[in-house]
Amino acid sequence: NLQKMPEEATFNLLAYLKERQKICEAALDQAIPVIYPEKIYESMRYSLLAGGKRLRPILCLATCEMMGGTIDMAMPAACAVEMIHTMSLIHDDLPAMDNDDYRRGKLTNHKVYNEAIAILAGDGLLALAFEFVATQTPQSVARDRVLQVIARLGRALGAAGLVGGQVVDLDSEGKSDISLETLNFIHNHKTAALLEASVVCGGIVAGASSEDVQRLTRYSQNIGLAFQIVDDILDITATTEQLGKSAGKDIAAKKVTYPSLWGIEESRAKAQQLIEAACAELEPFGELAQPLQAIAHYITSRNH
Ligand code: GRG
Repeated sequence: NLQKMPEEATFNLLAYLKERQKICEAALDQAIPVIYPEKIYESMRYSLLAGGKRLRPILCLATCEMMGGTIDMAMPAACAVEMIHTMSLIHDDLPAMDNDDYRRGKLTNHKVYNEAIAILAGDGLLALAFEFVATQTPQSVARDRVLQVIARLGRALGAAGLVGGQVVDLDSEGKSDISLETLNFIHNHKTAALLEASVVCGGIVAGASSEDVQRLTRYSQNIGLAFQIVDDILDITATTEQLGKSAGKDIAAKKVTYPSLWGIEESRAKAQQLIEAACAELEPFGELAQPLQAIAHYITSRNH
């Protein structure tokens, strides 16, 4: 429509993300009331409601809508992927893993509560994720779809997903001779697996065909890898900005990352190629794919 102003014709991604973050946060807030024993629910809520981009639940809802479903159908699965993501961050920050004091600009869970409570808060969130999908997904979604979602979530976070990626990551700590293959393994498991489950589960609740699921899988694997490359670049540029050039180089030297293998410019170009490949998978979905296309582009342009 040539009459349309360009601003109206373009999809307003930032407004979209803001609105979706709000509805996801409201659903997450409702999912965990504080009852006896209060401290475990408070600890779970502390990390679950600590901010964060809510990229995974937003992807889940957007995919469901693209495939003809409604937000209500996908909201329990969307909450579940954010619960799983949050539990993986709580455990990742523990002294036995990365031993971090801060996450999203706030003290980590074990710093505010204690290690035992942080471990249990992660366990509580993980268990709730599955219970929530199984009990809260509306009856309009066929039960075999709910079962498929549960299976996908389990696979994405177990040894074939997040857990496996974390094991290889811990193994490669401090080594400077990590191959590209190993680096890809780590990120395909630690990052891409849950992004993929978020997208695919949104599709499944809406009744996506197996051909569509394959497209969604390729879309999400590509954005997953691009996301990690951009994360690595941001790590270096943020450190350089804060502490000076030598600190940025220091990070690049200590840990094998995409920019340490390819350089920053080449890494940016690869991320861009992956985003274009991801968007090509969405072509059959036409106009309805606009949010997923915009989110893919946002991944490479974000600055935090
Ligand atoms: C799953 C049982 C089980 C155990 C966890 C600790 C662990 C095993 C896995 C580590 C997973 C991990 C920390 C992956 C990194 C994922 C990643 C890219 C996090 C950053 O995601 P963003 O940028 O974060 O979406 P926000 O804060 O925006 O949510």
